This record gives sequence, C-alpha cells and structure tokens, in this order.
Amino acid sequence: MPSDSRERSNLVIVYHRQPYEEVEVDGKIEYHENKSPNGIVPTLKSFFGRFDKGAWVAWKNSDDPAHPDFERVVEISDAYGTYNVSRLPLTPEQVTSFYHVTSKEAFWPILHGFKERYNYDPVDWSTFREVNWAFAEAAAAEAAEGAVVWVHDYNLWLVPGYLRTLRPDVKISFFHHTPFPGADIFNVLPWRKEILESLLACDVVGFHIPRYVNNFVSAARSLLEVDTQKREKVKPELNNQTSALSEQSVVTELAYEGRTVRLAASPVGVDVEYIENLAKSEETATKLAEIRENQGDRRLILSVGRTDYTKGGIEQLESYERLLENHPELRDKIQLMHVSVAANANMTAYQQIQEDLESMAGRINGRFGSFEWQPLVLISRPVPFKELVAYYRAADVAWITPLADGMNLVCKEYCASRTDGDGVLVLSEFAGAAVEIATAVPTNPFSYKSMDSALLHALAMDEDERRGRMKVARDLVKKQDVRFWAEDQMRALDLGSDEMANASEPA
Ligand code: GDG
Repeated sequence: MPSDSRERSNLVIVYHRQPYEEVEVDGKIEYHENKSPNGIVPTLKSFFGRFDKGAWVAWKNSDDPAHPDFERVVEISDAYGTYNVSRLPLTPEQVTSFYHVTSKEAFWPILHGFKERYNYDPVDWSTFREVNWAFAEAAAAEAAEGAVVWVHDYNLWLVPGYLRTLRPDVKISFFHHTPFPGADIFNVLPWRKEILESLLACDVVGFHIPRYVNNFVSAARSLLEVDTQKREKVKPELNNQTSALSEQSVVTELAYEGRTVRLAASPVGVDVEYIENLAKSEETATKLAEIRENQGDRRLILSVGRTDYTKGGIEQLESYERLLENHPELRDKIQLMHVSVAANANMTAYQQIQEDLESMAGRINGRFGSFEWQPLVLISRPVPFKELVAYYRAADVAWITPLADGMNLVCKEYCASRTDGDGVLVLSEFAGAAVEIATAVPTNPFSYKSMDSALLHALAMDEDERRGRMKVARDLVKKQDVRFWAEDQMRALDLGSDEMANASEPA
C-alpha cells in the first residue's frame, strides 16, 4: 500500500480514454462532463456512486513524463460524484509505440483474425511493457486495501500481471471490447505466453460473448497448465442458433496455479433510455422531417462505422455496386448513406481504406448517378450523435456488415432509436451482437451471394414482418443494455476467486 495520506479508492477504472473533457476557460483548465453522454464512459462512472471512493486512470501526453506540466492526480466532481483522475504522463513516442504500433498494428489484426495484416517488425516490446507497468503503478497508487480494479482492453494486457505483483490484495477484472481469437490465431503473437499469464492473474476476465471466452480458454490451454473448473450451458439470450459465433456451452471458471479465474461473457449494450429520449425529441422530429423530404419515395439504407478493415466497408460498397448493376429496377429508388469515420487517421492501413472507399464511391456515383439522384453518400466526418439518431429513424434498412466485430453498438443504437417499431436490421454473422439479435437478417460478408440477397430481402420485407422482427430486437436491446453489461461484470467479480477461496475454507 502506498504510504502517503491521500484517500484511496475502492473502485479503480483503468481505461485509455479520459472520463471528461478539458476545456480552457479564461486561461484556466476546467474539467467538463463529456458532451455526448453516449457510450460506456458514463456507465462506468455511474459505478463510482456505489463505492466510498472511485478513481480513474488514463494517459495524458507529456514531453517530459518525469516532470509533467500538469497535476498527476486531479479530483473531479460531476453528476456522478467526486472521484480522482490519475493522468499518466506518456511521451508522444510512447503513445505511438504502445498504442498505434503494438496495439493497432500487431494486436488488432490478430484479435480480429487478419493474420496477413499482422505487423511485427515495428513493435518495441520493451516500451509496451514499460507503459503497462506505469499504468499498473498508477492503479496501485490509487487502490485502497482490497479494492476492485477494472482494466479495459488489449492495449493494457500486461497490467493485471504487474498489478498482481504490486498489490496481491486487490481484485482485478479485465474486459475485452474486441473479439478474442482461438489458439491458432492468437499464437501468432510471439508474446502470447506473457499476455496469457498476465490475464490469468485476474479474478475475472470478461468478454462480450461465449465464443470469445472459449477461444481464450483454447489459447490458454495451448500454452499453460489450466484446468476447466466449471462449464455452463449458454443462456438463450446469447445463443442465436443461426449465428456463426454461437456456442452451446461456455467455460466459466479456470484453475491456474492454485487460483480460480472466473470467465464472464457479458455483451456491452447501449443506453437505451438516453437514445429513446433523443429519438422522441422535437429536434429529432424536425431533422427527420427534413431527411424524409429530401428522400422523397427513395428508400434509405444506412451504414455507420469507423474506417477500419474489420468493419467491411469495401466489401459493402462492392455489394452495393453489384446490386445496382444487376437490378436496374433499384436505380433511383434507393440511396446508401455510408458513414465511415476515421479514428486513427494517421495510420497507413486506415488511410488506404479511406482512399479505396472514396474511389469506389466516386465510381458508383459516376456509373449510376444522375443530376437528380446520387446513389451513394459517403460521409467521412463525424455526424453529431443527435443527428445520427434522426438518420437511424429515417433509415429503412441499417446495413451493418463487419468482417469481424467484438460486439457492434451501431446495430443496437439503430434498434434503440426505432421507437416507431419499424426498420430492418441486416447484420453480419461475425458481429458479436449477432448471437443476441436473432431477428436481424443475417448476412455473411465473405459471400457475394449472401451480401446481395440479404439487402434485397430487407428491402422487400413487408411491414408486418419488419415490425415483428424489430419488436423482438428492441426488447432484447432494452434488456441487455449498457447497465446490464456493467452489472453482469460486477456480479462476476462478487463471485471472484477471493470469495470462492474463502467460501471453501472452513470457518
Ligand atoms: C469497440 C469494438 C465494441 C460512429 N460513427 C459516428 C459515431 N459513431 C459511434 C457509434 C457507436 C460507436 O461510434 C462505434 O461503436 P462500435 O461498437 O460499433 O465499434 P468500435 O468503435 O469498433 O468499438 C466493438 C465496442 O468497442 C464496445 O465494446 O462493440 O466491437 O470494436 O457508438 O454511434 N458517433 C457519432 N458520429 C458518427 O459519425 N456521434
């Protein structure tokens, strides 16, 4: 335990994004709540209310981390209470190396099953270790005796192992927002054993869906002496039988080196209440009327996602081009709005996709468009979330076709926005959400035939069927919302290894 007298926290969240926005007012920095309350950050913050004291660890750029020109730890008070934010100073070089290179160029393709895109050469493993160690130290410095430390995502894979060494007393939970591949793919990473050993230092390792849990077990089993202690039948809400990602049973407990590690599949959801309120607002109604007036009788197909090869944007535009070519009757009757926003614009892999999307969009519009009709609208700038909700409401079809996606929240936002009960969701079988939303029209983005026919099916669907499917999808999305996810992960912790060990010991 650290020796200074600062109050320690019972819940420490370690997440790369800062939980507030820094705004300069009259030359002074003020910390404001994030402008858009959409996303998981507000849900995570809402958990601070349940603990005596909370803390958040994130990084902040600094040219001289030994002497940062900002306070390392600040106390923030907002609607969620008062909590500490520990800002870990990292140089731009450290950020590039640990985040943009190691995490995005080496880990990301492997996590999503793209072995051929894996780039090992530029990885500086010692920097990755050093940054993860610094995160672990920052978390250890905030944690009270026996605190819960909740770590998020693969860029912090080594944090649990380091933290266990620094603070054997804390409970560690780690959540993966991406898919987790099986041993055949995961083991491409030369640091596989070190990563798995770190994850097995957790009390709980969390994933979106049972497939990723079982894949993790396959990777762990391939290299380490782990025993399956418990396996359970997958609950129906996570077992859409037609999905390529379905599993019948899932491992829920592993034993490793005398400890129990709980594995939990909890799908991240969206803030349905917030989205529904937006969807019903005056502002949305005005925007919706405007969109509909522009659309006239044309059907709107909407696709939203980050510019990333995993999201399948290129394959989608290829399908759209084929449809316009093979079905002349659709020309002038449909329009595709493809929102593809670059989150890592400075990375070569993403620049290439952006260029390819632009050139395909130009070709499609050039081949089929007219002065009166633009078949495809490509949007590369972020659309404000309120406006996005109006487009969700206007879209006859949401066409969400990633090649691989941990969960995919866009499809859930679409369902949550459809308070009118209409709209068709076409969803890739390779999005985690496909094991939940059984009434979406499934599509396989690796198959031309499946891609083209799913969209045709959606466009031709009658209103009764659309409403029937949307009702089931909305009920599910409402039930398994963002709070459900966080509660589920917390529940797994309550039954974590410490309690298990105590429970099995004679009093
Ligand atoms: C990772 C995993 C997992 C997109 N364009 C705009 C915009 N967005 C917002 C959406 C949605 C979010 O971005 C995207 O979330 P996804 O879940 O679809 O995808 P990732 O960013 O890849 O997230 C994923 C997730 O983590 C959670 O665990 O589901 O599988 O890859 O919220 O609305 N928002 C606005 N304008 C845009 O133009 N305002």
